[in-house]
Amino acid sequence: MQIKILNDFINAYNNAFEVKFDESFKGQINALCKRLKEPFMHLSKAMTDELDELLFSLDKNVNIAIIGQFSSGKSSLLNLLLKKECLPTGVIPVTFKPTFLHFGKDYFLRIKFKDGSDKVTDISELASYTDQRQSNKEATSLHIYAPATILQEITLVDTPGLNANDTDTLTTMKELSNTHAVVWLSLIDNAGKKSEEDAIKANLELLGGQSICVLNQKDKLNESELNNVLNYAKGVFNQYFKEVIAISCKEAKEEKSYEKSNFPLLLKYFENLDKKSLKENFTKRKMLYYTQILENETRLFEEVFTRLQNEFKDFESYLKEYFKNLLERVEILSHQLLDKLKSISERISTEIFSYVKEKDAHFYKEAKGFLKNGLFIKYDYKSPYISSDDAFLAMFYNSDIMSKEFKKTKNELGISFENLKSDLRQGFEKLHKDILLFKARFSNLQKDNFLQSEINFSELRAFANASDEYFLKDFEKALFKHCLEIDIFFEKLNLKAFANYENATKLSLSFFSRKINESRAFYELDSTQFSLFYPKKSEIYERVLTELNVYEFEALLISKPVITKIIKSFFNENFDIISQKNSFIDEKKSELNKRLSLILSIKKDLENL
Ligand SMILES: Nc1nc2c(ncn2[C@@H]2O[C@H](COP(=O)(O)OP(=O)(O)O)[C@@H](O)[C@H]2O)c(=O)[nH]1
Ligand SMILES: [Mg+2]
Repeated sequence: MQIKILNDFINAYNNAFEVKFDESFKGQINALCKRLKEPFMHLSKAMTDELDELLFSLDKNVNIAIIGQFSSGKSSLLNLLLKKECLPTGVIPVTFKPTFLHFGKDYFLRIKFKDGSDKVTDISELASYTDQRQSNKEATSLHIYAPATILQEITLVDTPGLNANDTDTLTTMKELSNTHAVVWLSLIDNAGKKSEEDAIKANLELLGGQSICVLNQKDKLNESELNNVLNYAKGVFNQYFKEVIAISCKEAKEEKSYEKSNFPLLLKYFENLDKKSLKENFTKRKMLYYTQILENETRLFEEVFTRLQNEFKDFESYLKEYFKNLLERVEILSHQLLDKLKSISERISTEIFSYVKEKDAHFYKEAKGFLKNGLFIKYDYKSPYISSDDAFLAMFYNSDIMSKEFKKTKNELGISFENLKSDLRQGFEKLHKDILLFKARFSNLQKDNFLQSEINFSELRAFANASDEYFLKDFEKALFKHCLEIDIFFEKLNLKAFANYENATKLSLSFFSRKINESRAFYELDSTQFSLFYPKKSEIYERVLTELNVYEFEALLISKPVITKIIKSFFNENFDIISQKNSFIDEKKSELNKRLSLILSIKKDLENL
């Protein structure tokens, strides 16, 4: 059952994306378009529409735009081609609407409006849509249909008059983006001026390889002037155009001067145009332009991911450097802590030692020998003595010098541990800042070309938006976990050692006072066998070390250092997370690479077409 579903899917997929095409140009372009539409490319609707339209355009007319300065004679020329005075000529203020000339059995006008509606009407209404003074529902484009044979294979496009100062507005006109070739109309009086050449240079993209430069109003010059101007203009324009010719619309209007007008040369140009290669070159150019847009988009995304990986590279080398440094400091801290515990013990034992006193003591012993039965003899001796209660009170309650000292040490301990935790946090803070910057920068990244993919951009924005979730959370958890371990060790060290000095003193005092008393008991039993116990200073010190758990912490600070272990584990965990994040980004990059290699292979195929 599952296999059937899978097979169905594969068949459906093949039908949609692996259709075989014939070897014709159109077949090959169709195949390339299908490949570009692979689902993982996430093409925008606009891009898909453009590709479809491009493919259709191979079966449609070529579009030729008439471009020239205001009053150069564009309308006059088009009227001649239409064989009717359809377009208004002369110096009248007009609001420009892109005007298309199509083939039709009769003359009529079709007006397309902003709201998508259109209207078919008589040619005579044209003026009301171009005249500024008449208010009309906003028309977006005008379409003249005329029974002129030339329009059977060519659609002409009237463009706004070009001014010297708006050289680069033409290429941005959407109507001109489907232009296969251009008739560049120039006034013969100022043909070849620098400003005109600049305008041509700015619009080279429109020209392709088969455009023509037409100098109009040749009737204004005599033959030798004409030859001069024509030669000069050819010198300037030949590099941009297939041909440079001089005509006169005025002469062409009159039957008797028609031949002289050179208008037939222009008609010849239209007839001789290799429409097939014009369309094919245009299609190739457009396809290359589209693949370039897709390539740029993909490379932009690649840059975003590389940038993120660079942040992690920085973070990693920062941590490595910082780690060495911190390990050294932790080792020093561990020794300092042990030294502090030892000096507390030293201080306490010195104090205890000073309370070991001597006092007069005596005991009674039954006299031995005949007749001495029942007779007790008093023995006097000097006994060691320690009053643990008095000593304790004197050390901690009658004077607060020691308490103050130890509390200060305890506070210093707290500060050392807080510093240690903030050291661990420091690396994270740096990453945190970088990731938030990354998020701010890319969570709002917008397309800069309407053909780019909405899906790809919105996925990238979503990715950037979730970058704290993706890239900070795990590091934060690791930080929290290890700070907690440090806290636990600090609590232990504090409870069992640094805050435990009163208890350790009490226990040491009672230990020695008991030992003294025991020795006295034995001594009084048999002073020849047993001696009195006088605690040595070193013995007291050892005892305090034990009661303060210093031996236990010596192991935990020096031989099997807990803090060092926590720090090492913290850094290792950070390095692990970094490599996880890197492979996560690599996955994203490999999706991009899949797209990029498809784009590049299509680009190569296009170049070889
Ligand atoms: N002398 C002369 N005048 C012309 C010629 N072609 C057009 N004109 C005139 O030049 C003016 C501007 O022409 P028009 O076609 O409206 O130019 P457009 O602004 O480019 O559409 C009009 O008055 C035309 O009659 C020509 O070949 N010779
Ligand atoms: Mg005009």
